Amino acid sequence: MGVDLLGLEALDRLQDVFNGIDEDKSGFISINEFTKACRELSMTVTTEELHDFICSDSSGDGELNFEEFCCFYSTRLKKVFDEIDTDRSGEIDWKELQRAFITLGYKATDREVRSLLTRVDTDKNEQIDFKEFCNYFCSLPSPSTRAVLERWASGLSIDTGTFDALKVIAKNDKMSGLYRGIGPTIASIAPFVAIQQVTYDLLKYKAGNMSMEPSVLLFVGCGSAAGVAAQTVYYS
Ligand SMILES: [Ca+2]
Ligand SMILES: [Ca+2]
Ligand SMILES: [Ca+2]
Repeated sequence: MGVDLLGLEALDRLQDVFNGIDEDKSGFISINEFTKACRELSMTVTTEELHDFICSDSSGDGELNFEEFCCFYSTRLKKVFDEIDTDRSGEIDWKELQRAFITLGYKATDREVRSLLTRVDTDKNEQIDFKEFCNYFCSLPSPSTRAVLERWASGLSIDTGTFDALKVIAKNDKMSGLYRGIGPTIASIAPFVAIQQVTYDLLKYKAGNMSMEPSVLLFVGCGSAAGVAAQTVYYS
């Protein structure tokens, strides 16, 4: 499995993700750089993701070049896609998406899930094929089912060139610090999407502290509020 599974648009996005993870700009991603990038974005790396990372290192030098990273990424995306596409039709419908949310412990009504599907369904046939899926989710350092579904529900804009900014903010401030940091200073170093992401993380963290029931609606709410906050900060 490799690069041919990903379209040109997805490859373009992936190059930015790769550059963001490759901290020392060596042109290769080490396992340390990979786990660090995930940690900095509050993503837990599973044993399966590490296994896929190591298996994608076809040259065996312990690091991934861009081509190997694409292989890793398409393997991960395909696994997540197949996990959601339970009838193996090659497309994800709203019922499969709803089941995936419920399996992970999130409440999701028919209406909410139908509406989420339209975010990714660019050709509007009410099904998500693998290409639509790749184009939308090539932005996480490592796609896992939980990370993909959460991003899907939050509706965060996916843009290129934000990865480094996100890392800078995450490194400089922990959760409470992130909130203080949302202001003109942050606005000057971070693109709109980064501010949105950080606000989203903060809101989600607060909702967790208040023991709010996990649901798709909660993510949608956090995502929308983050969008409003980012607009206020960025354009003020
Ligand atoms: Ca490197
Ligand atoms: Ca299906
Ligand atoms: Ca479609």
